[in-house]
Amino acid sequence: GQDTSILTKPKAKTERPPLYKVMLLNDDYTPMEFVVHVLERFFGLNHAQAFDIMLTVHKKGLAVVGVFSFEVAETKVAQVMDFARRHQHPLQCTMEKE
Ligand code: NFA
Repeated sequence: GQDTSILTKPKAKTERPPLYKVMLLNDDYTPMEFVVHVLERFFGLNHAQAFDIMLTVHKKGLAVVGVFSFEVAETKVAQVMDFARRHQHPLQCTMEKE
C-alpha cells in the first residue's frame, strides 16, 4: 500500500521495559546481622525473609534479592553500597539485566 513500512515492519509489539536483578555478594567480614538489616531496610523484607536470603548469600556466594526497573535497581545498589561503605563493611551489591 501507500505505507511501505507496514510491509517491512508489521509487528507493533507491546514491549515491556527490561528488568534488572539486584544481587548481594558474600564476603568473609560483613556481619550477618548487618546484611539482614540491609535486606529489611532497602528491600522491604520481613526479618524471616531477610534472614533466609542472607543465609543463601552466605552459603552460595550470592543471591538475587529483587528484580526492578533500571532506575529502581540502580538506586537500590547505590543505597546499599553507600550504607555498607559508611559502616566500613565490604558488602557488595550489583545489578544485572535479566
Ligand atoms: N559471610 C559473612 C559472615 O560470615 C556474612 C555475609 C552474608 C556477608 C551475606 C555478606 C553477605 N560474617
